Amino acid sequence: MDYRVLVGFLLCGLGLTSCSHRQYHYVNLTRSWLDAQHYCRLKYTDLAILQSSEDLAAAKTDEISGSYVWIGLRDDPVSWRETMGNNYNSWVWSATLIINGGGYENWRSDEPDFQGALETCVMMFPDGTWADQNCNLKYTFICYIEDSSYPVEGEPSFEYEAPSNPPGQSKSYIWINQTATWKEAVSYCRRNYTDLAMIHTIEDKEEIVLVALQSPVWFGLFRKPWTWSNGKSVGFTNWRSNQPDNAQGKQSCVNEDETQKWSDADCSLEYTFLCHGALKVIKRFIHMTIHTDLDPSDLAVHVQITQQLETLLRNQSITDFKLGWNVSEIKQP
Ligand SMILES: [Ca+2]
Repeated sequence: MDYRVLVGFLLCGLGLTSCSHRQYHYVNLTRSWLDAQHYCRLKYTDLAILQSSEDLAAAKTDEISGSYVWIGLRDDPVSWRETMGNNYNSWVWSATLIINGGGYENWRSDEPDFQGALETCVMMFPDGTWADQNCNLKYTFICYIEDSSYPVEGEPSFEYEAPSNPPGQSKSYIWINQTATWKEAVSYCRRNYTDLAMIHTIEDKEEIVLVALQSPVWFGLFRKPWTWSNGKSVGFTNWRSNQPDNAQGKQSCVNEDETQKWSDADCSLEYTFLCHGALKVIKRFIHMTIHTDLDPSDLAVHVQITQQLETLLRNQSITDFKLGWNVSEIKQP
């Protein structure tokens, strides 16, 4: 006798996790950071986004094998090296907080380099070239003033908001011949003038070189490093001590250790990884014809055939699935 049956598969994560709705999913495959991101976006939502200690607790797993696990944090050099990018970790002006895409730039060769993962403020050498530097170093600095409603009150903001007082065209540069950290310099300029200097053209650069009298100077360019894989700016962090350090200048992706502490690492290294988001469930329906003398509506037969189908799937290395089937039509010979 032939029975025509409809078999439905719900394939869940292809052997890597159960059909649950957990927010975080540990994937026990070793991949580069980019390949891990690709995998997570295919199967779930993205690499793990960890924005609070609650998220860390939810992502905690004892399944981890191996030393490090990629999470969805990186400081993509494409956004800040060589070009003035348009991402959250790109260079912006303290005066406008505008992400500066495609503007004038005058980096010294091999700069910016984010040395030690510490250099997120920009100084200008006496020859007019730029380098990123540790913001806590002290240099003299260049303020600018214009005849609008400045100065801005308060501390420099590191948030990316639309400027309330867009600067006008007419401006002049003032060299402050006392040394300060970059943040102190911003505060001083905002209190007394408009803000730290912006350099938009070669003419701006040459004017500053003249007023700075051969001193290296802070000006208004800075950036906030590290961005989540979903494009969000980083707030909460859980760095391991002495990390990040951008060792050898090529560590721009972040992993966590068994205690969930974070380190920056070379993105091409292969580690297991942590995804987040709901599993993208794959559904498959297959029509089959089964030759049997038994009645498939009989429970014992149903169980027997189900087990055989499950064995077939497992032999294909598919271990996470839910399987159901119905006799949709019975043909008598
Ligand atoms: Ca540097």
